[in-house]
Amino acid sequence: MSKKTAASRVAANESDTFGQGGERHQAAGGSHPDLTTNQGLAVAENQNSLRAQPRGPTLLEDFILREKITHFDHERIPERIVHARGTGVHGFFELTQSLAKYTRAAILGEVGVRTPVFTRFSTVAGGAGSVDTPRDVRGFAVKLYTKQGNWDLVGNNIPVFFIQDAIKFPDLVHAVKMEPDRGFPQAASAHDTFWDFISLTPESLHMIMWAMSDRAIPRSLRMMEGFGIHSFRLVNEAGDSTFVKFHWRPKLGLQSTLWDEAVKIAGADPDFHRRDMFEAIAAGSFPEWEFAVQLFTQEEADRFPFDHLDPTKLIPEEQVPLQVVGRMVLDRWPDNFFAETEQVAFCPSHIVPGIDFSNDPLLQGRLFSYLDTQLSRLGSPNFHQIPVNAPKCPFANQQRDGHMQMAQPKGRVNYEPSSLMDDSPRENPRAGFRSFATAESGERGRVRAETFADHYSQARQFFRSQTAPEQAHVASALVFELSKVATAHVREAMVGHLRRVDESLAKRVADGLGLQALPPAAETSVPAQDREPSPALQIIGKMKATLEGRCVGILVNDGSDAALIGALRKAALDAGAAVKIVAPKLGGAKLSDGALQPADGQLAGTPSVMFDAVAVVLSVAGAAALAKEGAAVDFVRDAFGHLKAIAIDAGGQALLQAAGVAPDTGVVAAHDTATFIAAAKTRQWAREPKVRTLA
Ligand code: HDD
Repeated sequence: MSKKTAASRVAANESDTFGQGGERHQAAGGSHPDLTTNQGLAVAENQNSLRAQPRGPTLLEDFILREKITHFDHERIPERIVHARGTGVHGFFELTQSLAKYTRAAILGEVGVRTPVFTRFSTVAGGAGSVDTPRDVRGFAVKLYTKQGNWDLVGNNIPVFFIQDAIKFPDLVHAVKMEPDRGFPQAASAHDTFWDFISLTPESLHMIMWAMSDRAIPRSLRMMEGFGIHSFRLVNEAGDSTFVKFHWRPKLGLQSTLWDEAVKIAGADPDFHRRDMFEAIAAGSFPEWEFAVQLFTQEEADRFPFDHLDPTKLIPEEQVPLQVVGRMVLDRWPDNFFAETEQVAFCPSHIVPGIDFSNDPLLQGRLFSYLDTQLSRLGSPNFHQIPVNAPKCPFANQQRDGHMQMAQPKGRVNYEPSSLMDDSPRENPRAGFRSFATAESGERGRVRAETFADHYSQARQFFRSQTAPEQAHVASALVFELSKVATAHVREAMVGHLRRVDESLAKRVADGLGLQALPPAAETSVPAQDREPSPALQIIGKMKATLEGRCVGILVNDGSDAALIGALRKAALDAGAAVKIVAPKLGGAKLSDGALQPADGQLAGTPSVMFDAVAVVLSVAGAAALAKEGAAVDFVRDAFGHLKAIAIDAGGQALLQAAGVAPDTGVVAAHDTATFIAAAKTRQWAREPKVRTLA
C-alpha cells in the first residue's frame, strides 16, 4: 500500500471526476450542479416516480426511485451501545510545556506545535435522540491526530468510574439503560434496575457521589472538566516509566445547572448543550481547556493510601498537584454530523510511542471493547479509512481488502517479510511503539487485589469536601433518584451504604425518603477512613465569577425603556456574555423610543432557564399585560428559583410582585448595571433555602 493516506486518496478520486453530471444550470437561486444518481446520471425529474399512467401503479423499472429509496432505507448505522448522544467538534492541541524528559511522544515533547483534534462530548445512558441535560456522566473523548499516529484519550467529566473490572461493564450498562421488559425510562438512572445493581456493587459508591453531584448536570459542555481516569505510563527514550493521569480544565471554569433547571431545560430545548456549543463556535468564542498532568513514580504510588490501578479512586490534587502543560481549543464545527460525529471511532488502544497502559483492569478490558464495537457499528475493518478516523500522518501495512476498501495498493507484495519491493513497509525498531517491559509475578486467577477493597473512604472524602449547598444537592439527588425506586429493599440497602459513606448524609436521605428507621449499615470488611478534605473536588470552589461564555436574557414588551435595554446589553457584552432579547412576539416590541426591537426568542419558547442571568425591562402597561401570562410569571419565578441575578425596572418589579417573588440582594435595579453584572457572575446561593426544601 502506498504511503498516501486513505483520506487524500478519496479526495484525489473526487478531483479525477468529470464534474458533477457535467453541466451546471441556471436557476432562481443561481447556478448549481446537476442532481445525479450515484452513477453520475443527471436526473430530469425528482418529484414523481415512473408510473404506468398518471393514476396507475409505479413501475419496477424505476431504477432512480429504487436507488434513492434503497439508500435511504440503509441510512442508519447502529447507535453506540453507550454514549449514543454526542456532539463533536474539530480543533487543535498545543503543548505549552515539554514533557520530553518523561516521554518520547512527540505531541508531549514539542512545545508550540499544533496537533489537530476531534473531540466528542456525550451523555452515557440515553439513546441518540435523547435530551442533552439528564443527570448523567458526560463522555469527553479526544482524538489527537499526532504525527506519530492517532492518540485517543477517551475519558469522562468525572475522574473515577463505577466499577473496578471491565467484566462488570455489560451489567452496569444493562442496569442503567431502559428496563428490558418495559422499554423505559430513557436517559435516566432513577429506576429500580440501576439502583438494584448499585446497591449490590459497593465499589460504585465513590462514583455515585459524583454522579449525584451537580457535575452530572453541567451548564455547558464548555464548562466541564475532563479526565483520562486510568493511570497511564509515560515512557522516555531511555525506557524509564512515570505514571500519569490526564486532565482537561475548562478556561470558562466549571459550572453546573440546578436539578429543577436541568429538568426544565430538557423540555425547553432538548438540544441545549449541542446548540450552546454550535452557537459559541459560530460566534468565534472558541471553547478552550488547559491540559494538565499528574505525574508520579511507582515509589510514590506505593505510599498512596489507595491503589492507583483501581479506577474507582482518584489522586487528590493536594497530594499530586496538576501541572498544566498544554491547551485544547475547539474552533470548527463539523461539515456533516453523520460523517464525522456519528462515524468517529474512539479506541483507548489508540496510543503513540512514549505512552503506555497501566494494569488497571477496567482499562485492560476497554482495550478490547472499542475496536470490537467499531466493527459492529461501522461494519468494516476499514473504518480507519473514514476521513474523521484516518490518521493525518502516513500509514501503511500489509492489511488488505475487506468491506468498503477505499485504498488501491499497488504491487505484488502484501506480506512481510518480503524482498520483492523496496518500498514495501517494514517494522521500525527505533521509532516504533514498544510496550513498557514490566516484570509480572504471582498466581493466575479470577481475583481482585486486596488493595481494591476500600469502597467508602474516597466517597466520604468527596462528600465531606463539598460546600454546604453542594452537599445538599447530593443528598437531594439521592432522595429524588431513590424516590423513583419502587422496591423498598433496594432503597434501604442504598441508605445502608450511605451510612458507610457519611452518617449525616444517610440520615438526610432516609429523612427525605420518609423512612421510619435508619436501615442497618452495609456489611463491609474495610470501613471508611477519614481523609483530608480536598477542595479541588468542589464545583463551587472552582467556579469562576465571570460572565464570559454565559448568556443574559432581557425580557421586554411594547413600551420598554430603550435606553435601559441598551445600557444593560452593553454592560453584559462588555463582561463577555451573549445577550438575547425575549418578547411576547418574535417580530419584536416597540420600545419607548418608537423603534422596533426584534426578539431573539418568543416568550413561550424561551424560558429563563436558557439564561445565566435575566433583566426584566417593562413599561407599566407592558408589565400589566405580562402579569396575566403564565410564561412571563414563570420566567421571573424560575429565574429567582434558579438563584439567578435579576435586573428590574419599575415594570419588572410589578411582574415580580405578580409572580409572588420577594426581592433579595440578587434582585438589582436595572440602571445599576455594575451591581447587576457583579451579581450575574455567580448564583445567589444564600437564596436557595428560601426557595426549595433540600434534603
Ligand atoms: Fe466506554 C464508548 C468513556 C469504560 C465500552 N466510552 C465510550 C465513549 C466514552 C467512553 C467517552 C464515547 C466515545 C465517543 O464519543 O464515541 N468508557 C469511558 C470511560 C470509561 C469507560 C471514561 C471508564 C473509565 N467503556 C468502558 C468499559 C467498556 C466500555 C469498561 C467495556 C468493557 N465504551 C465502550 C464501548 C463504546 C464506549 C461499548 C460504545 C461506543 C464506542 O465504544 O465507540 O465500546
